[in-house]
Amino acid sequence: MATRLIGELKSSAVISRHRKNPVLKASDVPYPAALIFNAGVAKYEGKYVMVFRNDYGSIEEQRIDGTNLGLAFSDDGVKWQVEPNPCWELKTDEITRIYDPRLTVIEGRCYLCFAVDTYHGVCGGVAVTEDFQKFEILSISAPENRNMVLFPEKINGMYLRLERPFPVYGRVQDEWFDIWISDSPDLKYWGHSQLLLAVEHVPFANAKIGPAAPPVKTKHGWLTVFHSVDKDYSRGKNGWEDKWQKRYCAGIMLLDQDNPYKIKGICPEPLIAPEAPYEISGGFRNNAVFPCGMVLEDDGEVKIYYGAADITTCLVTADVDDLIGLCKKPDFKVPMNFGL
Ligand code: BMA
Repeated sequence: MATRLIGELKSSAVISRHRKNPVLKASDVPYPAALIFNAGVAKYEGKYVMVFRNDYGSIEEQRIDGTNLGLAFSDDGVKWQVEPNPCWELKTDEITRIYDPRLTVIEGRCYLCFAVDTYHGVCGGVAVTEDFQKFEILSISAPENRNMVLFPEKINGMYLRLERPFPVYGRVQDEWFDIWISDSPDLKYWGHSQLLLAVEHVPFANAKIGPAAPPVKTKHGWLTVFHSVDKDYSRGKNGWEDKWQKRYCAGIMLLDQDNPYKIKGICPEPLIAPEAPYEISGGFRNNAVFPCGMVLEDDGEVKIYYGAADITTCLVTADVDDLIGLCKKPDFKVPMNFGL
């Protein structure tokens, strides 16, 4: 089957890019840093906290030497103060790096979902921290899986997460990887896994989709952003690598409040498509927006933090009611639920 080309995409009119973008970049970081992106953000103990991915090396020489996670705090969610040292660099005999953190506060404790590259595949994990210095790992998945995000509360007595396995048998055509949902009694043992949203349900994707930032609770259901990829093999060099044929957009959907295994509404167009100069040029991989953090303020403003061109961290804002308004009743049914 030939790849269906997606063509031009535009961001939704309801989002505003923050005038201070990028809100975090390598020159704001007081230790070796190059690509500062894909940051998890939460409100925790009266402040905004950000754990960001730092691929360190040299921007001038277009070189990456390694990856660690950095920590920053903010009073307003816009101006960030970076701590003097990275907070986590996970390397073991088996794990080569940790990346793409997402933060969720559940019952006053801060949890961090992460991806790890290992010698035997890519895995997703869940950790908890009291002080952002020590992280207790609660679970690491079997490969291949990543892009895990936790819901901020238990539902029907269970923790829930969205995740993105990489099913190579049968879904290998153009990397058709989908969003799944699982639950757990204790954040260690995960099960009741079910397909939530598939590539073919997203009109602006022709390749993998995945969870982006942890869902936020609204009176109409769980609002959550996801990332979506379209490929075009005529695209060539657009960043540091010889070839970069993908574009990463952000989409948005609404899940049922009491049963998040059900999609209540989804926006048929992208919420954020790469358009700003810092999203389409000068990056490690241009044409990429990759949200990992979403905060709902008391006044209804939603802050969405995203990696821009895999090199800086940026912010868009929107009104929660506008975002909910975008999520129309889906015209598809998820074809499989294992009858559970
Ligand atoms: C994904 C992940 C992200 C990255 C994105 C765009 O597969 O590796 O960390 O931001 O690609 O390059």
